[in-house]
Amino acid sequence: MIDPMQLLHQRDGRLTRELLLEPGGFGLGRVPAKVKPDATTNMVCGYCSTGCSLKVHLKNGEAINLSPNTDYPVNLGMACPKGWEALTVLDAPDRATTPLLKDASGHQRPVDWPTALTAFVDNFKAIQEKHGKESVAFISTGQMATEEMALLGSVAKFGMGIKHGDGNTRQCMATAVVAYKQAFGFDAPPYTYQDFEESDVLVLVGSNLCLAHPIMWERVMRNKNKPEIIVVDPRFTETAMSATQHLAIAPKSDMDLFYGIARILIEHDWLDHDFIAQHTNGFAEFAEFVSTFTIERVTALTGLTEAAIRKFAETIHSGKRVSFWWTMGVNQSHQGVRTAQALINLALMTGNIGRPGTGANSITGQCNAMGSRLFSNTTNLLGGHDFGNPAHRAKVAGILNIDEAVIPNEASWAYNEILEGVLRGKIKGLWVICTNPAHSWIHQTQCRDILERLDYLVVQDMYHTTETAQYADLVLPAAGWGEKDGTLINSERRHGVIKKVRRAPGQALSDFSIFRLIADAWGCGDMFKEWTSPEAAFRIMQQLSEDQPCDITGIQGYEMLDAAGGVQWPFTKANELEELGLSAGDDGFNTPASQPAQRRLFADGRFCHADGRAKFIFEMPKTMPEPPSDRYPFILLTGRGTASQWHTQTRTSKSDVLRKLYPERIYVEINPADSRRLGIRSGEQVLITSQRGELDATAFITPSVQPGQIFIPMHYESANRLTDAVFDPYSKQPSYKACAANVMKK
Ligand SMILES: Nc1nc2c(c(=O)[nH]1)N[C@H]1C(S)=C(S)[C@@H](COP(=O)(O)OP(=O)(O)OC[C@H]3O[C@@H](n4cnc5c(=O)[nH]c(N)nc54)[C@H](O)[C@@H]3O)O[C@H]1N2
Ligand SMILES: Nc1nc2c(c(=O)[nH]1)N[C@H]1C(S)=C(S)[C@@H](COP(=O)(O)OP(=O)(O)OC[C@H]3O[C@@H](n4cnc5c(=O)[nH]c(N)nc54)[C@H](O)[C@@H]3O)O[C@H]1N2
Ligand code: SF4
Ligand SMILES: [Mo]
Repeated sequence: MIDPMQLLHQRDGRLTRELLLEPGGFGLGRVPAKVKPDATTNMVCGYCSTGCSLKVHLKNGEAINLSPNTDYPVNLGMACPKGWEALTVLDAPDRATTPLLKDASGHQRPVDWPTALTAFVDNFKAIQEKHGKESVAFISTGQMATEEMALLGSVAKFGMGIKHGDGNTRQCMATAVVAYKQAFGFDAPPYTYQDFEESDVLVLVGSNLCLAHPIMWERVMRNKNKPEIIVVDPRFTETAMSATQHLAIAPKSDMDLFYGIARILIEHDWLDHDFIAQHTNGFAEFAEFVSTFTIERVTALTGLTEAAIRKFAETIHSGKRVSFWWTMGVNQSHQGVRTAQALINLALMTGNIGRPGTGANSITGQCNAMGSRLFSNTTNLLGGHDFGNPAHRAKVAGILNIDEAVIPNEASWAYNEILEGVLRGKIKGLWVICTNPAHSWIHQTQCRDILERLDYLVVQDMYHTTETAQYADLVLPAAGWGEKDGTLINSERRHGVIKKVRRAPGQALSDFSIFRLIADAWGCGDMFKEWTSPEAAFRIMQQLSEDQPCDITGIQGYEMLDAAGGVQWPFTKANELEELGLSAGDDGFNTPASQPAQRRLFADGRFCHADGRAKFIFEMPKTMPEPPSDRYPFILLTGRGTASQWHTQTRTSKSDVLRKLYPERIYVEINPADSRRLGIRSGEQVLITSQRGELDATAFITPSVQPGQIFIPMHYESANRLTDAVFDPYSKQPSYKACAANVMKK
């Protein structure tokens, strides 16, 4: 049992300082303290993975407004509505301002931090004593600072003995991670955003770039090569409308299409033989494999015409700089990894990688999904290392100065396995940080049932009203973006800084401080005594990254990141010598003098496998797990609805401006042919059912979905009542984008 008062006065007064100074706002963060009180300061946006830089305007040291940064190599003065409104959502009335503890009657009541920490420690320790250390797990995020992720992963796994911890990055990027690791030997998206402008052919697969990554799309619009833009998406999305070729593919038939394209490229000898011979393995087997993907077969499976498929192949061949981009239409599939690799294979066989305007490029989702991939200590051991590799464990133990025995020797269960673990009675306690599974996880009814079964659920969030926080035994109030320091890594591997420019409300604390408090309360604080601040944690991350493909040992702290307009990994000590002092890069942008050049990977054709070669990986496509049936004749697609909505809407629904930019109520897109047949008009209420549940929605009749398909945006609370808990076998990423459903007039 911990005495809260004793806790407050433990060692060197650190806790006291954090508890009293941070929430009360006796002084703002490190960086603003150094700028003039009414000056501006730059920081990267905390929503999507584009990583735009925002210029925050300060009054008396505190943020009062913001505008996009014109000097940053990512956004060049642009921002989308979410970025513009990023400060507004911090003031919402449902911000969590004190810890909340469920009392005997089941009501969440405000408590002070010492009480909350005691409840956290007592309950999780009691569960561990009764059911074993592995019976407590955590689920985290791609939306905290990298330093926070690294501290969480270290405290939980090395300090608290938690073995299983995963993140919402599983819902999002796991497929790309596995696809890259298997094909390239490391989770290494090779591109830089300049490639959007330097391609002459851009292939966008399962990506609605226009609204999910609007500023990346602006970069495409700046392309001066009159590029062919090929969009592969079952829906006629905003992005498809701006494309030169739209392939409205039958859902989940992408592998058939790309294998068919590979066959055509081989048939015509439209190959880069030198690249294949010098830098890849497995091409002969791949060529043999795709020989059965005849045009007849591919047209039948994809629903595309022979002419459209041949034109696609010809366009790839005629392009000098072809880039292949993919997002959730690929990753969220029952064969996501192999689909991503089918695209990677096209880039490899045509030598479209490592040069400007090329690449097999996975676009990340959340602001720091890349950070979570490298430093969250869930899928990988800190710094892109491998839990199963003894040398890696020894290296990490040495840098952290901890006993190697506390490092698990295998990776954690994946998100779905952790939830299944609850059903199997293996997981009894769960700590959910910066994610909202009761809304966002697949097959929602089952997910909520699982949350209810837990002996103890802790939710750490900015808002106490999230669907998941409703289930919590304990809510820990977190500071959000703008209220804390740290770094994020964007889609093009660029580390950028976030800063504390606002006081967090009430007693809310940065996640970093919460993790340190928990470590102290747990009794393992000494293990993390070097992690005194986010910047100290960044230095530890730098050491961890040494000699890895994501080496960032050359970055000279936050100040360099600030001055240089962010830095893309890798940035080794050697890079530092070469590139510091360089004036503008070779990109022609008006960037600060210290801006390092645009940096892409694999320019030398060397990949990260031991032999330096990339691998062709392929597998027979399988039919979709839940095809339409008599009872559920439609294929339900889900995804992003507008540029102004973010995921489960805890943040974006708090801005008056953003709320005006999207429909208030849940809607379903239905093709006119189907609506005529069913007698449904636009604006009418319809009932959508699947094997797992039902929901009411407003009908939106639009030819952007094909007959037999419907689309529902994920942002509304009930969307995942319908989705089917199907996972890619390698990445365990949920297949959110295709299940069988029915539509009925109400
Ligand atoms: N405004 C806004 N922007 C966001 C987000 C947000 O919530 N709001 N979230 C961010 C995050 S975390 C992510 S992961 C990204 C997601 O960004 P995107 O992946 O671009 O967005 P989605 O709408 O989920 O899915 C993209 C497309 O996949 C298509 N699709 C569905 N099934 C298939 C298929 O079988 N094959 C193919 N080829 N396509 C298919 C859908 O029709 C959809 O248009 O967006 C990021 N940006
Ligand atoms: N049907 C369907 N479902 C989907 C998808 C889909 O395409 N279709 N897409 C999936 C994808 S790609 C993703 S990434 C997930 C996203 O799913 P979630 O991660 O569940 O969605 P968010 O709304 O981003 O949740 C983030 C939570 O963190 C809180 N938060 C924000 N900043 C901070 C902070 O600094 N600290 C703390 N402690 N909390 C903070 C927010 O208030 C919010 O509650 O959804 C997935 N679900
Ligand atoms: S595009 Fe993404 S990073 Fe840029 S302002 Fe919008 S949400 Fe923020
Ligand atoms: Mo995502």
